[in-house]
Amino acid sequence: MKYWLCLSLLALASSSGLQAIETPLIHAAAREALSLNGRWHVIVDPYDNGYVNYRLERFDAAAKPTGGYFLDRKPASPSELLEYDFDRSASLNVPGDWNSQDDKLLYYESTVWYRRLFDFTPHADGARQFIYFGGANYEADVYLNGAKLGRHVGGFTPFQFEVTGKLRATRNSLVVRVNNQRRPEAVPTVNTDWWNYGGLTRDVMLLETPATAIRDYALQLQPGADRRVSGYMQLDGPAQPMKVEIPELKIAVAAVADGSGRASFEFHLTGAELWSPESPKLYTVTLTAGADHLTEKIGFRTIETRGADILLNGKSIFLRGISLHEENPLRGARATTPADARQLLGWARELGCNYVRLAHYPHNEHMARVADEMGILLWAEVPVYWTIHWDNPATYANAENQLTELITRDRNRASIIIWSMANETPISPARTTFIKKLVAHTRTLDPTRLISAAMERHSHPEDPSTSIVEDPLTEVTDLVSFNQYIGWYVGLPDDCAKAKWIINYNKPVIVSEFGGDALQGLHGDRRTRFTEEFQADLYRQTLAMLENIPQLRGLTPWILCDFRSPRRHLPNIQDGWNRKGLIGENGTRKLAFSVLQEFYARKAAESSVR
Ligand code: GCB
Repeated sequence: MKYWLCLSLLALASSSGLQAIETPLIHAAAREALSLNGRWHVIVDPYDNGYVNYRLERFDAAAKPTGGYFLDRKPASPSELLEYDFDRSASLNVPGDWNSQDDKLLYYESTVWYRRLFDFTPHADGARQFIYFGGANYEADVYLNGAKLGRHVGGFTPFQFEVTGKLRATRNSLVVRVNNQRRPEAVPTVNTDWWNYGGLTRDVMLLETPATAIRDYALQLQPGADRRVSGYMQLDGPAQPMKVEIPELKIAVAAVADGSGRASFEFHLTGAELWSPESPKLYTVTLTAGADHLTEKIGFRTIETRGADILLNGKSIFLRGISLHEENPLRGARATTPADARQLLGWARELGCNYVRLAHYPHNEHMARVADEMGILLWAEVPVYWTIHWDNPATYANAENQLTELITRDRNRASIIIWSMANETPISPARTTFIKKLVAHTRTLDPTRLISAAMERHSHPEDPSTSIVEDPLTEVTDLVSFNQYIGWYVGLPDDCAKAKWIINYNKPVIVSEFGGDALQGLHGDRRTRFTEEFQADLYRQTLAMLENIPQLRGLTPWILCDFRSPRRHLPNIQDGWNRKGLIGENGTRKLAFSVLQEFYARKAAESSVR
């Protein structure tokens, strides 16, 4: 493991006792790859019988393991005792969560072993191979042909292992132990309002590179009006001649690596069209280092704040947004494909959105790529949610690592304008130190985007109709974002008319959540909870209230679609679903959908930017 990420990853490895993990080869999507998606044989192993022996000693800790399902063995003779057999076990789709593929696994929180066999012929002498996972929730131990490749912790970000020299021509056995047990010290912790989908929930690929590979790169239009692009390429392997090209703009820039394999470059984008929601122009960019090539589609835009304004390409913009979980309600399953991303973002577009909050963890890579094509701005976040072990250094290292992997993967996507550090965290010195450290880390990785966190409103101690937004985190964030539930968790919708707000910051305000549950198809009067009329009235009154906040520059109501949540028990209404969606679990729009749609149509007409 080399280069700029190694310090933070080593810190993670040593403080948590985990094995070191390799940095992701982020541009998997820009390379030709052998897909390892499809049916994988699985063994459901609630007692981790394939991982530890009856003394709870890990099989893979032995120099020459004699047991463990990762050996993927067959009895050598009819008398040998072996109590597992992948070939005769059930199978599941990858990418996919296990919960939605088998009724018995709906609430399952423990280990599932996945196994996939594949043949492989290298394309060139000296080529290197990597096995790449888009994500596995929550921890993954990975084995190839019986030997451990490594381990990854964190359910929503990519990881890879180099397997050069370890592949056979036929019948490679790739085994992954995926475990989604919730743990108090993890990120997220044990308590969330979303489904704990387990499994290999994202694409798995085999990548091949020449001996020198482009390990990482960044290409970013710098804030300001001079259209300066700066960036770097990071090589892994002996130095090679490097080039960045944008043929449509006749740009070709050579770069020379320093001793650590890193080359910086800078050029001006003369005559280029900037990326924006109304014209999401993407340029084909090729990056070359010797025999290694990446081909990407990249948009160039700037995002800045000035006082209470958010400036996209120098012009003030209102963010007409909606929140999203990475879930396809029609399947009650994790969203996994580009088609899922198009469906969700297409619904947001129909609502009149130019912006989406990808809550509450990094979504799959397709979301940002499809948003780049469609011209939808994004807020991306990490699962530092509610309570976290703020004083635990391993918890911090884990959160920072997830953030690093997210930024490394998506920093070249024009659609992403905001990195968000946390959601609804209780104010305390330890929490503020933890999140401020994440902010400082983010600024070193990416100085070109806005930083936020979904904070909270509090009632004024003497006047409950007055809401205050005050949080020491705003000292370091570019935006003042907060969730508020007046009319649902706090009072009733009619209270919106009386509400007063104290927000003493000259920064853009984004209301990152508001909303209430409605069962699609349940009708009644506007005072009856869980009816579509209640929800529609709540939206009408909330929008009228929030429009009076002078610094308001964006909204992401909670939420586009109903989503599964194990915290929601009301029979015949919730049945394990959070019903705050504007779209029901069957895809039907609720009344509040058109309330927000009309509001956004008016906002779009008022604004010069769509
Ligand atoms: C919130 C949380 C979100 C929940 C939502 C709710 O404040 O940020 O994760 O799902 O409220 O429905 O209660």
